[in-house]
Amino acid sequence: MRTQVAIIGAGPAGLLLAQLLHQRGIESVVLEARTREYLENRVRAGVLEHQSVDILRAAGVGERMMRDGLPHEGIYLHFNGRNHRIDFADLTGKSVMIYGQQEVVRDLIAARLAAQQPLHFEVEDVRVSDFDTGRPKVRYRLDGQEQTLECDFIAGCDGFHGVCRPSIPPGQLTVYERVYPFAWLGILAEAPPASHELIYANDSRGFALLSMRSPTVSRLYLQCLPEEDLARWPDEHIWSELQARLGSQLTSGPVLQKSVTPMRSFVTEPMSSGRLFLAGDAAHIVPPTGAKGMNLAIADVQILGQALESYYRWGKEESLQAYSATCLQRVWKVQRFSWWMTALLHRFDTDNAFDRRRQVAELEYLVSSRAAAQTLAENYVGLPL
Ligand code: FAS
Ligand code: PHB
Repeated sequence: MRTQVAIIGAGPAGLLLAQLLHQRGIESVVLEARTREYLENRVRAGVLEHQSVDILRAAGVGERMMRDGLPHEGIYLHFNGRNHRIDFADLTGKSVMIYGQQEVVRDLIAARLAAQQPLHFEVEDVRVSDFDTGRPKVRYRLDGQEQTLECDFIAGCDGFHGVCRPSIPPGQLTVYERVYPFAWLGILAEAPPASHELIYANDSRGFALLSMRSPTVSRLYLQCLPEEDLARWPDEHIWSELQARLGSQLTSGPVLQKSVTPMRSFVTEPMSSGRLFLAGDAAHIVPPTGAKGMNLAIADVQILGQALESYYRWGKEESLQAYSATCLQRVWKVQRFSWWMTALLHRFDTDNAFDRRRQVAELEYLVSSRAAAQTLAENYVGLPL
């Protein structure tokens, strides 16, 4: 078989790239290891930057998001027993959208299938090769049958644990990584959110975050040990710990999903090798404190889609050659912000009394200085692409 662009992975990066290419008349085939049902129910990110909203709408998949999504014009920082609002609209004139990642994925899968474009689920044993030539190949098994897909380019959108990044000769890559000494225990609960906007809490017991998916579904997180045993966290213990850290009167309810997410900062340089281009979590990981993971994936494929259009429409390769540098320029600024939000709000066992007072002083500065609040706000709503 042959196509123009082989896309490995049907997460936000892979599916949005496929949609952007389809809109530009560029053929692609999407190969995904998991089932459709798994993808459409995998609860992950929840915040879309204003330009991610614009990109999804321009891609023709924004209708349900604009109907069901929750526009938010600010967040709260909770410390020393009080909530302090950071007003995005006042500070930046922009807002963010609360809309679950699984809903974005659901919308993109629906668009792919409606356009009757190739999207294969439950693909096995994907191997990418020859991307240092003009005729890259993808081999895989589908329904037990060995397949070979010849293409012009391969988009490695297969996430942190995918096969594309490891297929690049190690000597070509430089990896930058920081693993944090804690994780997030996250729950999705049938319970009305106690706040109309997100609350990020720095408490002596640890970090907590109140988020939501709808007026009746809450999404909440609390800082826990990196290898936390969920068996040690019955629902009532989770609710009482969240209550203690957030200082809000939470309404508890049935927990629909519970998981532990490890925290790391990770960047691969460069984000390409020959005709293989990495996008999203395949190339970088941010701690979710800044709500940037999915937004970075969207930004990467917006850039890659434009570069591929420039190649196929005008025969120009400059944008493809500049893809990695173009993405990384913004990726590192987002890495910095995500690291800074994480350092600001979490308890580090290595911190002493000075560090803890310094942390609170930074929070007090943020909520008392317009200039300081503006730096948080402009990063949170999204730096320009
Ligand atoms: P994804 O990982 O979403 O998608 C990669 C896809 O490739 C997957 O569907 C996978 O099945 C597939 N794949 C992998 N190997 C393959 C192979 N060999 N062959 C074929 N397919 C293969 N971000 C936030 O902003 N806020 C959050 O709260 C948040 N929570 C998270 C919780 C967890 C547990 C994880 C892992 C991530 C979380 N993230 C969060 C980050 C997350 O949203 C990612 O940034 C986002 O999914 C990135 O999208 P993709 O790059 O498409 O990668
Ligand atoms: C979420 O709603 O899942 C969410 C919101 C903000 C974050 C991380 C996750 O920083």
